[in-house]
Amino acid sequence: MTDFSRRAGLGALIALVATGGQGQAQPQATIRAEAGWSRAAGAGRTGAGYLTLRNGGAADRLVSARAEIARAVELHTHMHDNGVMRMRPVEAIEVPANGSVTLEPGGMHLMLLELKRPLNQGDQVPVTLVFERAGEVQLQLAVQSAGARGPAPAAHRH
Ligand SMILES: [Cu+2]
Repeated sequence: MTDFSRRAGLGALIALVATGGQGQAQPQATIRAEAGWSRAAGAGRTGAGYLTLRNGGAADRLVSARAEIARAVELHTHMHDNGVMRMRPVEAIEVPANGSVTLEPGGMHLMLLELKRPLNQGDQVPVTLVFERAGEVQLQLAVQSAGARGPAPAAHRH
């Protein structure tokens, strides 16, 4: 082994260690997505996504979402318009620092446009949420019946 190759090898080792160090210094994901659920819907139709976001860090914003099952996913909210509840797309959903936000029926939600396959009760549908700071967070939506009002009907039985 020449001096040159020895030095090159050592350089590569140092570079590897330095990269590992930087990897460990990356901030931990501070946003958790929980209790994801949806409602049964047919192929070609529009589906909804509901969930809770818990933020253990600085204020962040959900800026987009995608799902393999839908042509596109929009962020929606509901607003009163002359006594009628209407949905409208929003650019982002704010997630307060060290707080949480729940996307639920009648409020903010994900809109899954042009479903490629039906959402069948009992399915688990993967969705990717994209945050301004936290980056990408994965979530499964548990599909409930078409008329479901919450994530886990069984939990409401007494
Ligand atoms: Cu909507």
